[in-house]
Amino acid sequence: MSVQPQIKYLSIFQNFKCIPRRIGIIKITAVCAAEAQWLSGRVRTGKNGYSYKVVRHSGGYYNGKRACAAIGGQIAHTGFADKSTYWSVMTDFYDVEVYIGLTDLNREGTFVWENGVPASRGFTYWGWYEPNNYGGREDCVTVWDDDWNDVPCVSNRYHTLCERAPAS
Ligand code: MAN
Ligand code: CA
Repeated sequence: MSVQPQIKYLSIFQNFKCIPRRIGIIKITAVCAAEAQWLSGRVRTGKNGYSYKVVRHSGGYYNGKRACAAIGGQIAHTGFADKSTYWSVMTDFYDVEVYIGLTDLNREGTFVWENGVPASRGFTYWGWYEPNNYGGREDCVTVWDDDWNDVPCVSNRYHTLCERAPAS
């Protein structure tokens, strides 16, 4: 089977919000289920068309990334370059502390977004005295009450904010 038809079906599902129907390809059913999960519950769409959703999980940052992928998204990063989207989205998620796709895992003190763009190149909103690499073991970043804080990547305290690009 070539890859091309699957990509076509995927964009059909994005346009029609995944109308559930049998196509006979298991992968398509999985995409459909992911779409339904993304749309259920609290989803917030920013001015730039990126949409955001919290996934609740344990086990830290890597589990958060997996949980985002499982519902057809990715850990929040790209859309945050747009400041007004950041503010409009985060006010709707104040009740939960979430990992975002920003770490200094490659080089201590240099925070880089999931897409390779250094945080220093754009909008940042670090809390007072953050990032502080508390205890020498904080390489991931959470947002709570809109402030950014570096925290341990492995922790059961935090959930994750997922993002999805606008449907094309
Ligand atoms: C405090 C601060 C933060 C740190 C957390 C860890 O809130 O020192 O910088 O990340 O504790 O729990
Ligand atoms: Ca910290």
